Amino acid sequence: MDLRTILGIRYPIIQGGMANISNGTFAAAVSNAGGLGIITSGGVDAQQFRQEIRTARSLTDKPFGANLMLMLPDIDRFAQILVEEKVPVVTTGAGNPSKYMDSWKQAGIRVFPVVPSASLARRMEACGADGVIAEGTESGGHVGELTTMALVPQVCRAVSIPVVAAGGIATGGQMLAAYALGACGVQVGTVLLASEECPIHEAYKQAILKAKDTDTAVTGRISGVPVRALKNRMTREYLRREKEGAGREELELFALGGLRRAVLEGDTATGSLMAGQSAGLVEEIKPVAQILEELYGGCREELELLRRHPALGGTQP
Ligand code: TUI
Repeated sequence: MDLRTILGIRYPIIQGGMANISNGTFAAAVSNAGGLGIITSGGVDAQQFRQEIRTARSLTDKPFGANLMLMLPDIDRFAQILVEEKVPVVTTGAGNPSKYMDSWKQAGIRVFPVVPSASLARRMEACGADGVIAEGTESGGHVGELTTMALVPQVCRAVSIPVVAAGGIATGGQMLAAYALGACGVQVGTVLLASEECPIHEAYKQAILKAKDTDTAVTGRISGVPVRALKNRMTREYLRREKEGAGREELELFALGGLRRAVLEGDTATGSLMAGQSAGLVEEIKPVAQILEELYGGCREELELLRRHPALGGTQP
């Protein structure tokens, strides 16, 4: 199963739907560079969402998609807009999209739900998903519990539709590892935050470049909505209050607007700088086209190196 053929794209790489970040212009940039650009539904109202879809369509003749964040209040409206605007591909996150599946399939939309477990993957296959994105807890934003390494092969064993690996992936070697686990492509977010085209504040990009391997934390593991972001005053204070037994409502109020503060104002102290554990691998701001080419090219190079690895039966030159 070749994700490039299934989706009509040059590289088997899907952009993560990043709330408050991936607008139509950015998604079009990713699609024009050969990946599958994804427009977010997080942080926009229904009318803006429709406009972003139209913007993407005006900026690229390549396939693109949109992500439906299933915790949104006005979710039915967003789901219908995907049909009305005939978005070619839909990814979903933070819930179970089965009630929308029939209407999306009828509209000819390809559907790739994000799943944090093999059981949800199985349910998605049963209700007609074209593939699933198995997203490990290494990823940025809202996360599940299992690591990419453990989740992807178990999802692959559970379903026979295509599986895309996500969570913590930022290099060609990791992309190759995803193939070794049974995936047919990858979804990446954090590595694309550090692109020239990404519409986040410069200070947010610099914080990603500065981050090392242990610089992310997950807030909300106790209270209900686990979110991974770069460690800062916001995550420390959130975790302190959470440990002291603060309720979900109080914490949500505290975190409210944190992502917007990071994205728009570059507030690195009290903003929520959502990022995955791969932030420590991201060292430079580059054009999207170069990031995708290095991921895919790197993956193929690493495969050649492995072929020659003496421990795997090869003979090193
Ligand atoms: O959705 C994401 N990542 C996100 S959403 C987001 S916006 C946000 N901001 C603040 C608080 C919360 C969200 C930022 N990042 N990734 C996909 C994902 N889906 N991760 C985990 C899941 C998931 C979890 C449970 C998917 C399905 C699920 O199923 C529950 C069920 O109903 O079975």
